[in-house]
Amino acid sequence: ATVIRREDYAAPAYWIRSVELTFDLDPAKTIVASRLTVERHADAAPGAPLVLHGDGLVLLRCLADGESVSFRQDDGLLVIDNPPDQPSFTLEIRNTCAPEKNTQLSGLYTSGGGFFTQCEAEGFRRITYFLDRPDVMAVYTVTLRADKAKYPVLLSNGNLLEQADLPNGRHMAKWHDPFPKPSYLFALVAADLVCREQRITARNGKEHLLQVHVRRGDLDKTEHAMNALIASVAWDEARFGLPLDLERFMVVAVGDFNMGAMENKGLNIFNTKYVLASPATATDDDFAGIESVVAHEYFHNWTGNRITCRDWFQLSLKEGLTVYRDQEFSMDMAGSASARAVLRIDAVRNLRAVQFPEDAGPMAHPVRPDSYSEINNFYTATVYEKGAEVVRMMATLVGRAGFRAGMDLYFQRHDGQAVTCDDFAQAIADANPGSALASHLGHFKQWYAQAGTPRLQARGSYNEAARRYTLTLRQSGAPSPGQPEKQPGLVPVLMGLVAADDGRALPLKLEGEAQATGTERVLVLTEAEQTFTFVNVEAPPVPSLLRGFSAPVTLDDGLDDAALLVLLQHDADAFNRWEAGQRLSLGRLLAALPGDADLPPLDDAYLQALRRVLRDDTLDPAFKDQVLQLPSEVYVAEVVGSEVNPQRIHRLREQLRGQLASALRDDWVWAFEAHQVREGYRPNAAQAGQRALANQALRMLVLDAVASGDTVWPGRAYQRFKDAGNMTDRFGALSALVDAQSPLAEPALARFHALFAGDDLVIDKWFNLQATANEPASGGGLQRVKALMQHADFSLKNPNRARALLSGFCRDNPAAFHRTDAAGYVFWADRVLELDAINPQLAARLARAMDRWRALAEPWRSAAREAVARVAAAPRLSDDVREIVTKALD
Ligand code: HT7
Ligand code: ZN
Repeated sequence: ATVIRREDYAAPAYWIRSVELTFDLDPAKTIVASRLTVERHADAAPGAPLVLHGDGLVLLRCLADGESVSFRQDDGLLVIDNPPDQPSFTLEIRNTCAPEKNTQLSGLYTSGGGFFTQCEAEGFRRITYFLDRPDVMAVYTVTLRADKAKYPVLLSNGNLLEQADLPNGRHMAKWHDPFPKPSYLFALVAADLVCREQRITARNGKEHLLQVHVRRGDLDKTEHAMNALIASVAWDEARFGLPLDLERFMVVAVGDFNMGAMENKGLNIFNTKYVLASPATATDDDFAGIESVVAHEYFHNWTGNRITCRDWFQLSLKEGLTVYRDQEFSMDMAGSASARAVLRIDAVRNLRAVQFPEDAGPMAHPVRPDSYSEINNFYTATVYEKGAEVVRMMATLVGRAGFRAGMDLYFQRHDGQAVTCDDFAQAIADANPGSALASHLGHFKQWYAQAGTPRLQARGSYNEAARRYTLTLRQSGAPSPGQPEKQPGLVPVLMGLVAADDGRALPLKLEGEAQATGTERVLVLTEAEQTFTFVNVEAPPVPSLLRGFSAPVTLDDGLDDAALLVLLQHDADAFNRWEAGQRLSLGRLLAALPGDADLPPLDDAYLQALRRVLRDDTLDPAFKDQVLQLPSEVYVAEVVGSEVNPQRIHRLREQLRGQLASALRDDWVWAFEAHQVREGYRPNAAQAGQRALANQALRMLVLDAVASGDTVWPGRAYQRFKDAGNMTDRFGALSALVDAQSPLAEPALARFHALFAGDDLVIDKWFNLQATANEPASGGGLQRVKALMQHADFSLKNPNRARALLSGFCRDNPAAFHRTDAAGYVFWADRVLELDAINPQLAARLARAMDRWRALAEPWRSAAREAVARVAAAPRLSDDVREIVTKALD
C-alpha cells in the first residue's frame, strides 16, 4: 500500500466548480451520470493530464465538451491524458456501481431496503469518478430516479427543486445545494421512511424546517433527537454567532453504519444508535450520546463544512474543534457546575482509556499526522479527543471572550475555504495579541506535531518561615514511532493551593507581582523546566495542579495519601477532587500488584474518605457516582506500562470492589434507597445522576450478597429488572446480576431477550453485556461469545452488532480476552480476517484490540505477537488491516 505524506501536498491541476449528478437507482446496478465543470488551476500547464479517482466502478462513457476523449484506467484512476486545452471545459461521465454488493458501507450502499451513502473520507470515488479530495469544492445539483413504491423518499443535499412521477412506477426528485462543498459531504438517501418535522425561527428571524427521518415504526423514538437538534441550532447561534444557513436541515437514521454519524451538508446521516430513543429502550447514557452526536454533526455545518480541511492530514481542524464544541454544548445543557464537572470527568476517563493507550502504542501519531496508508485508520481518539484538548487549551489560554474573538476571525478569514490547522491556530492567536498563546505560538503548535502523552513532573517545597512555596514543573516526552526526541511544548497548568490544615483555598501571589490574583490561575510552562515561587503563603499548601485537566498530560506530583485525602475532601475544583479519589484507589491497586498475594484489607482512612463522599449532602449524586467508580482495568494497565499481567490487575480490582461492597454495605443500602427517582422519567442530568448512583449501589449490594451467599439483594435486583419503568434501571439491575454472576443472571438475560426481540439497538445491548461480562475464575467468556456468534440474531455484516459482541469482548473485557491459553488471541485473529472480507474499516478497528501487545508480560506477549503476525501474513488483506498489523509488528 502506498504511504501518503503531508509534506507532499500539492494543489490539484484542475478544480471542479459544479457537478450535475443523475442517479438511476437500482440495488444491483445503479447508473450514475455526471456532468462536471472543470477548471484548470492557474499554475497548471495547459493540457496537463486530468486524473480522477475511482474505486470499484464500471465506466460506460466519457466525453469532454460533448466530444469523446481518450482516457485510460489505471489502478482505479481515470486518466485523461489530453483534456481540452482550455481554462474550463465540461466533462460528462457515465458509470455504474453495485450498491447491494457494497458490504464495506463506504460509497452508495443498501440497508434495510433503502439506499444510503457514506462518502467521508474517500467514498465518493466509489460512486463516480471525481477529484475526491477535500480541497476540491463544487456546487452540486442532484437528480434521483427510483421506484416510487419501494423508495418513496428521495433526499440529497440542499434544497428540493422539483419532484415528479415517471413512467413504470418510478419517480424523481431534484436537489440543489448552493454551497460549494467537497465530495465527502455529498449524500443521498432513497428509502421508505417517515419523518418528524419541526419549523423553527432562528434568532435572526429566519425560518427553517428541521426533519428527522426514520423507518416506519420508529417515529415515537425521535423526539429526543429533534429536541437536541433544536437546542444545537439555538446554542451555536447564541454562543458562537453561527446561524443555520439552510432552509431545510435533515437527519436520517440508518441501521448499518460504520461510525456514529456523518455531517453531509443539510443531510446528516446517522447510525440509528444516535437517533432512536425512548425511556423504555434507551439508557441515560444513550440519551446523552444522542444529544452530543446530534450536536456534533450539526456544529460541523460551520466547523467542517463552511470551512473544511485542505487535506486529510488536517482532519483534526474539523474534528478536534467540533468535539470541543459538542463538549461545551453538553456542559452548557447540563447546567450546574457539578454537572459540568461530571461531563469533564467522563471526557477524561474516555481520553485515558482510549487515547492514552493509542499515544503509547504502535499507532501513536500527532494530532496532525505526517503520513498514512489508509485515511480511515486516522479517525482516531488522537485526532478527535486529543484534538479537542488542544482546542480547549487554546480556549484556556485566551479566555472565553478571546476564544470567541478568535473563532470570529477564523470565519472572517476562511469562510468557504479548505484550510489547515495552522490557519486555525493563527486566527485564535491573532485575535489575542497579548496572550501566552500568541507569544508562544511555536511552542503551542508542538501539540499538533508531536505524538505521545507528555509527562509533567511537579515538585513543591514550602518554607514556613519565609511563607514561600516553590513549585518546579518539568515536562518531558517519551519517544514514539518516528519521533525519538521530543521538544518542550506549551503546557497550561490551571492550579490552586489548598491549605493542608483545613482545606481552604489560599490566595496566589507569584514573586514580583503587586498583589494576589485570586485563588486559581494558569501557569504557562514553555521550557523543559520552570520554577514558580509563590509568596505570602499563609499555611502549608497542597498543590492542586492541572485543574479540570487543563492539559492532556500525565502528572507526577509526588503527593502522598495525606495530601490526596485533603484534595478529595476540600479541593474547590471538582475534577481534582475526583482525581484525588481515583489516585487513592489506583495507589492501593499498584501497591498490591507485585507478587501473587491478595489485596490487603483496605485502610480506614481510605474507606472513611469514600464513605464521606457518598454520604455528603452537598455533593450531586452524579459526582458521587464518579468518585466511587474505580479506575478501569485498561487505565491501570496503562499506568503500569510494561510487563502487564491483565489477569492480576483484574483479580486485584475485583478484590478492591469486593472490599468496598462489603465495607460500605450500609452506605450502599442508604445510597440505593435515597436515590430513587419518584417522578416520571426524564433524561436530564439531575435524574440521570440519581439513577447512576442507585444503580452503582445496587451493583455493589448484589456483588456483596452473591459473595456472602445472601439472596435478598439478587432477588430485589431481579424484581427491579422485571418491574423497571425505564431502560436505565432495567439494564442497571440486569447488569448487576450478570456482573455478580448471580444464578438469576441467566433467567434475566433470557427474559430480556424475549421482551425486546426485534429491537436491534436493545438486542445490541444484550450481546454487549454478555461479551463484557465479568469473567468467572473458571473462565467461560470466550465460549459464550462463540456461542453468541451462532445466535440467529448475530450478523457480522451489521457494524453495531459486530461491535457489540466482538469489540465488546476483545477490547472491553481484558480478563476474558487475555487468556493464558491464547484462545482469545486466536479468536481475535480469526474474526479480524473474517470481517476484513466484509468490511475492512470495521475489521481494522477490531484489529486495534491488539495495539498494546508489547506492554504485556509473558506468556501473553509472545502469544499475542504470534496472532498479530498470523493476520499480517494472511493473503488478500485490506490496506486498512494491513496498516494496523504491520505497524503493530514494527
Ligand atoms: N466526520 C464523520 C466521519 C465519518 C466517517 C469516517 C470514515 C468512515 C465512515 C465515517 N462515518 C462518519 C463523523 C464525525 O466526526 O462527525
Ligand atoms: Zn466529527
